[in-house]
Amino acid sequence: MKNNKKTVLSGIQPSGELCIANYIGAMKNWIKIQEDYNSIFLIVDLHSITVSQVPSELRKRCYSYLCQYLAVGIDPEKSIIAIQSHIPEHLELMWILNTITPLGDLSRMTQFKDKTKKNKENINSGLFTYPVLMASDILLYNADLVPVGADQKQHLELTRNLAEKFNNKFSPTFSIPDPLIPERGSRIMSLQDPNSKMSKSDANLNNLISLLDDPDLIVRKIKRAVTDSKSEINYTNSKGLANLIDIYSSFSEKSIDEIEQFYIGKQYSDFKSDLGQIIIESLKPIQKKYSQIIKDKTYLDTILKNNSSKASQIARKTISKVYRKVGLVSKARLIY
Ligand code: AQP
Repeated sequence: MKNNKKTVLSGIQPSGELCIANYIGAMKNWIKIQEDYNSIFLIVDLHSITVSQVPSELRKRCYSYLCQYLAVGIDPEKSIIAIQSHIPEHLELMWILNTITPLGDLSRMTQFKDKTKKNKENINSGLFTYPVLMASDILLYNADLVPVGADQKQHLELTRNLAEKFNNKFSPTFSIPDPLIPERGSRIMSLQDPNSKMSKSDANLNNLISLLDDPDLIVRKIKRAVTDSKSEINYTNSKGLANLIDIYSSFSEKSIDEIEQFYIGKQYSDFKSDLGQIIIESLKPIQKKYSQIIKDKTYLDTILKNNSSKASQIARKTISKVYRKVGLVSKARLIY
């Protein structure tokens, strides 16, 4: 990646079926961006094991994610797509960053608080240090821009603080990354409970629409989505309706205003039926491409092999620099 382009990095943990919230909040931006930036898109499997996973399902899901990254339009010749655990430098940098991360900062993280509430039987230290691993993912590649949904803003702020702290303590090393949060759809809410965000690992599958849901299921889930008992399609009616309008707007590229105007004099059922069709049509090409490649393990393994070797080259350079700056003896000296 020797050019003057800036670097963009984003990752998703394989902790459930990728859903439209992940697509709208993050992946949709990836496709636009890969033309103009050096891009790295990770499947962050080490993050996902901070909550219990079934090992055989996790392995399968990593391949499924790889196919969905390709199916939404990530080009493995232009962008690096890699599995986090294939590049051990993520963990090496995490250790170094751990040594400059204040405990107080980690205990303020909203995601940590939410996840510990949901996982009372497995409150592990990985959940606590999750944001440090995320900072390592980003800083290892000197990313300038990180496309994420609004829920990750706090983690990005910690990453920026750690980068600045390291740069000041040792010497300028890391770029200070900016979040790229979409104007529309940065926080898609659950279909049944519009007060909580839509999450791919939600046990109630009626709360989310997976990128691989079939058309009938999508229609049913939208029909059942919680709204209100008013009659006009108006963004301010309720959180549930506003959420559906946000989803409509993201998939159709129409503004809230245009949508409200279009549905004057129409019913909620008309709106929901159209929304179902818009999602189905948007996901159709993704699902088609997915089904064409998911069984081709040789093709998928070749992509992983080539791409993780590109990622490793960058990661190795960063970690050598970091080790030298903090005063560790270079292993390269011992080879003569
Ligand atoms: N509700 C959301 N609206 C918009 N964007 C969202 N993202 C997640 N939920 C929404 C964005 O999708 C990416 C997924 O990142 P992740 O898997 O590392 O973590 P997450 O934010 O914890 O995502 P989920 O779907 O909620 O996963 P689980 O259920 O496993 O915790 C990020 O860019 C995120 O901002």
